[in-house]
Amino acid sequence: MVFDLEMIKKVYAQFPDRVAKARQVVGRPLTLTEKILYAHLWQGDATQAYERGKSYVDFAPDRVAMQDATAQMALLQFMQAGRNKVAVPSTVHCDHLIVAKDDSKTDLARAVNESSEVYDFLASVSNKYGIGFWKPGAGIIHQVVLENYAFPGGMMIGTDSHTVNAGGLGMIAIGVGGADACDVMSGLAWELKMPKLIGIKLTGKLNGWTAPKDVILKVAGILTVKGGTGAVVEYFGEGATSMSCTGKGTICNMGAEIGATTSTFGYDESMSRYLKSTGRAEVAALADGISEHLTADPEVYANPEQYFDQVIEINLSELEPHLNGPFTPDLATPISKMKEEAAKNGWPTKVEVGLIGSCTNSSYEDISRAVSLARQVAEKGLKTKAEFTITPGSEQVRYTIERDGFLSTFDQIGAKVFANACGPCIGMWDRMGAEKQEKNTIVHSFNRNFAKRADGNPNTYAFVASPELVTALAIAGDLTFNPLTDTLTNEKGEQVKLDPPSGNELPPKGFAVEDAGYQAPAVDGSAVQVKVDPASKRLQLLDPFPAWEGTDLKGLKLLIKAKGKCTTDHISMAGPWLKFRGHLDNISNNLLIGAVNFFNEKTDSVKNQLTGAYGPVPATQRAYKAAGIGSIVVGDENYGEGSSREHAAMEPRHLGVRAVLVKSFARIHETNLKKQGMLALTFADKNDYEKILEDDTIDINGLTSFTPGQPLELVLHHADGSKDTILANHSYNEQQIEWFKAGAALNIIRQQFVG
Ligand code: MIC
Ligand code: SF4
Repeated sequence: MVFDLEMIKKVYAQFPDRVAKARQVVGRPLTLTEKILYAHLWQGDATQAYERGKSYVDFAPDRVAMQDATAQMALLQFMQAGRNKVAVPSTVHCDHLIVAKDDSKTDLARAVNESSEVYDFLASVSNKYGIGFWKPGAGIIHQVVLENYAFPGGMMIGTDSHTVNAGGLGMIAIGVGGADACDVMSGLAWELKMPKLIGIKLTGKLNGWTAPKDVILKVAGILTVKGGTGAVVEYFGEGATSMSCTGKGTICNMGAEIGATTSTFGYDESMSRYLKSTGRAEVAALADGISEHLTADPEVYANPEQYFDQVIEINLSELEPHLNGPFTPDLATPISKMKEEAAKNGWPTKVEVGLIGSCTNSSYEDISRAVSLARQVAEKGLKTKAEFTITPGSEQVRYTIERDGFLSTFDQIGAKVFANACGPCIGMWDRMGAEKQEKNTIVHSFNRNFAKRADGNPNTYAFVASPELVTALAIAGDLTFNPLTDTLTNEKGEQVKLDPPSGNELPPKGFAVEDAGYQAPAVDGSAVQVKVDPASKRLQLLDPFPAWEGTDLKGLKLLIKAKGKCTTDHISMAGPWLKFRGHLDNISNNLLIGAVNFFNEKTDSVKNQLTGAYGPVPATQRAYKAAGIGSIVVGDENYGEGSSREHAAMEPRHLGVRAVLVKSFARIHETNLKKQGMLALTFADKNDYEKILEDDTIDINGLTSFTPGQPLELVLHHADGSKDTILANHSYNEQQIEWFKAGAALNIIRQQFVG
């Protein structure tokens, strides 16, 4: 079945014309990214060229996707917007709330039981407002989107940072907070600063042990977790076209880890093959009809330096398998250097667990290549040294790999197959012994490896690698094993070498599935009731945030000055807290509990300026709130990196924090703060971070004349009576200043629709 074919036809019908108009106004050949963006202008045809990295532009995305952990807040907001139905095709995917522990059946049944209230809420809201619903067990949002909804040249947004995965099918797919999704579902434009463009030319061809994952691991090493901020990454070259569509998906997926707005590839044969094998031959035929528009103009790839802001070239023939980590996805080590690096840094080299799958790497190709290694365990008389787990990305993939005998091969090496869900990737892993907090190493094919992310243990050293390499390292049980050169001792005491992985891009017998897990919404949902129990611990209807009081903000207390990396996992942890994603007050009890306090180097211990005592961040903030005192959070570089979760912005807002002042922001988090009526500020002079002291009381001046491009003034009143005055920059435009004044963007939509 092809979903929303009429919508795709409509997009394609106007695509060539819109691209031609854009080329005219821009006055030069266009990159693929520009074609897709200009073809999706809210206003229709392009009438002006937008300045990259400067102009705010209104877009009209074709669709919206939401996963359960973020959909709750997105839909609670949408319910306040006063609409009967979503304005664009939208879907909800139940994938984040399933704890991986025993096996897929037991784990799924437990989740359905424990989270029935949330699942029922999401199902009924979906049913009411015309949203497609994918049940728990159906798969992970990005894999299900790639298999069913993504289409070359399309534009979508999703309430998850890895929405960018759909770039593998030539889309511009962008991760956003729920408030942005709410806008688009309400029929409003979606605003984005015209991105900068990074071109990555792939020459040569992947071979042997190297996989698409290694391309992005390498790119992460080059660009770091900040390097893609504000940019779209466009891949091209013979290395790109020779790669599978799902491999491209992996590369785009992890573009989130370099902070890129999204990544994409031009339409090619691999995409056409993937569309056909996933039952969308009609979409492939339509894309073939306009294929020249679904890639950049030839001049662009011939002379990329003239068209991209930055160009990187990677020769796939020479690329080595990489292992990235620990604790950050951009610490890239080629496998041949691992022995040295591990020894130098004291990383534990015994691999305890190898985990493959997730939204990033669970294609048929990935699994078939990993299984080619698992097979060698028996063939070569080896024994797998580490534990091994698989989390398939979708029921369709799981069903197909079971049919093709892969799961039974994995079973022979003692593997556990978890439910088709996020599981260990997001801390939903009931790992035995994790509470002992022992220092240990795991390797996985997921995308993120921030401290505590997989199992809650701060001493778990997690390394990211391709599924092939993860499998090899799990067999060897050794982080420093280089399968290209090293041998393993088998049960008979012989030295054996693993053959390089091999597999099939797509299932030779085609994909199959019995129940994919989709539930279509009611045609007319007006009679559907959505119930939220006022006594619920997991769901809470939202109260509008109060409007700005109309004055400068005086006497704010410093809540915390966060030191170093402060990702959304530090601001609003996932894992056990995922269960409160629909209950703003309850989830606010995790506010910033993972952030390191600059003044005592501890987590979740800050000074309450009213009592002088140290206590947890949420409790301290609640004390300020109770006393009617606002506060401010100070942070370092790339603050809010990682996830799209808007809870990281709504929690401080709910508890009375007024401003977040940092050296720099990650894109989605900055927008989320603005949307929720917070002040998102950056130090005009980064050295001023040093001037913030533990007992500071802070005034924010200039709000009564809050203007785009004009810095605000902050007065720091120190405990010894002295003061410092510093400047804070912001990136608010006129519209965003209105959000701040109204108390939140949603307050404006509500007024428009409800009256
Ligand atoms: C993640 O990978 O961190 C998540 C969980 O998928 C998040 C979304 C969330 O916090 O719910 C993301 O990447 O946006
Ligand atoms: Fe789920 Fe992990 Fe993918 Fe996020 S990155 S969507 S948690 S599998």
